[in-house]
Formats: sequence, structure tokens, C-alpha cells
Amino acid sequence: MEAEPFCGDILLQQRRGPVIPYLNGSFKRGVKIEIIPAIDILGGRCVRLLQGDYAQETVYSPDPVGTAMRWQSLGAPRLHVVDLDGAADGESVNFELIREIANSALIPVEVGGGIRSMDTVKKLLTAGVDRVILGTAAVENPELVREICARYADSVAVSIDARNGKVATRGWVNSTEVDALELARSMKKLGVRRFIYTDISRDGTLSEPNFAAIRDLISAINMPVIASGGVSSLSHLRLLKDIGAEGAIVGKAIYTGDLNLKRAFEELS
Ligand code: AMZ
Repeated sequence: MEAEPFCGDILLQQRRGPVIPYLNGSFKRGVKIEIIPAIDILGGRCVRLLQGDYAQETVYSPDPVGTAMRWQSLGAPRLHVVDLDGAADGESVNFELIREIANSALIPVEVGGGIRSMDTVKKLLTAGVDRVILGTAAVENPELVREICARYADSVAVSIDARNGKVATRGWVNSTEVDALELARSMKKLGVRRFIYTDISRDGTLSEPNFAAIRDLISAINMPVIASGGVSSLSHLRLLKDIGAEGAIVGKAIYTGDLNLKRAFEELS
């Protein structure tokens, strides 16, 4: 069935940032990598959690919009914004802040956390968000993912958030027995064209990414994969590029200064 027209679609097309077509050859796997600063919002502030644990929060700024502008001014090609309240509550909680970031930024903004309905997807895309990230919905409501992709496939990424290879949902508080690779394969069949893989046990630890899991995912699905969790040095970014990740999300390391973001953009973007 053909999707009915949506008046925000034209607006979206205009706002959408540079496209990196992956499978038609203009994005060359292993040649470059999109380095994407993360802005995690909890209670209106910019925070980092340790391994996604809401009880282990470090506040880095009271001003997520200012933080977004800072990463943009250093040369970020895209921003990764997570509504942590939203992920826990199942709805977009920090919507006004996200709208402000999307409207202030000149670069594309991807957003995850609490996106569990078509209405929320429309609201975010209409507010200027470039890409919506679906996590819990992929496990709990695959039919919704299919419907969203039927309409907005280029503006969707599914987040595979895994602990020991099994997917966690609802702010990562809920552990499931769903296998990460199986979920990715089934989402690809539903029309998902891009994935974000987060290794929860690495997230916020400044350790290193789970290279093996990322490589396995890329070879299992042969689709763009953005790596997340533990990315904290230039050598991690180089290796992720070499194994064919389309992008890498950098979080704690850019807030602590462990990773020199400007240099990373210059060398690898
Ligand atoms: O840190 C966490 N506890 C956390 C987190 N960063 N919980 C969820 N998320 C992110 C996922 C994805 O980007 O990595 O939120 C998004 C998924 O949200 P949802 O509501 O779709 O499961």
C-alpha cells in the first residue's frame, strides 16, 4: 500500500543534510568515517552515563544547545542526540531542547530515545531532525518499524544496543534474550537501511569499541553501521574505518578531552 503524502515531507527533504549513499558506491567502505559527537540529555542537561546506568551520571553541561554548537564549531559533520528521559519513559521528553538543537545546528542531527510511535517520528522530523533512531520499538513493535521505514527509510536508523550479544531496551534497564545479529537481520528484512551498534558494557568507559561485534554485524547485514560504545582514541577511529563502519559515535572521550575531536575530523572525516 502506498504511504499517504505528509505535508512535512518537502520540508524534510530541504532540511536533510548531505546524504552518504552507501551501497551505490559513493560512500567507500574503509575510506572515511563519519565521526559523530554524542549529546545525551537527562533532566535537560548534557550528561554521560557509565554503561547506560542512570545512577552513574556525570553532568558535563547545563546547556545541551551550547554543547551542540561547540561540537559543530569544531567541525562535526553530524550530531547524535539521545533523550535519556525519553528512552526510560517511552516518549519524547526533551522535545523542546531537541527542536532547539535541530534548528540551531547547520549540520544534520540524529535523535534517539523514546521514539515509539509514528506521531513522534513525524513530530521530530518536522522539527528539523534529520534521522530518527529506533531502539525499543525494533524489539517490541516491528510492525511500527516497517511502517516508519515504508515512509521515511532514509531518515531511520535502528539502534542495536547489546550486552553480551543480547539486546537491551527501555533505557537499557530491560534485558532481553533477543540476539543482536538476529534482530539486525530481521530489521533489514523490514526495510531498515542503517544501524547503530552500541556495546553497552563499553559505553562511557573510555576502554575500546567491540571491534569484533561491529565487524560481525557489518558482514552479517552488509549495510551501513555506525559504531558506538568505548570509542576513545584516534586509533579506535582508524580501525573502525578500516573494518568498514560508516560512522562512529564519540561520547565520554570528547567531554574528558581524551580524544582530540578537531584532529580526528581533520584526519578521518
Ligand atoms: O544510556 C542509556 N541508558 C540509553 C541510551 N543511550 N538507553 C537508550 N539509549 C539510546 C540508544 C538509542 O540511541 O542507544 O536511546 C536510543 C533508543 O531509545 P528507545 O527509546 O528507542 O529504546
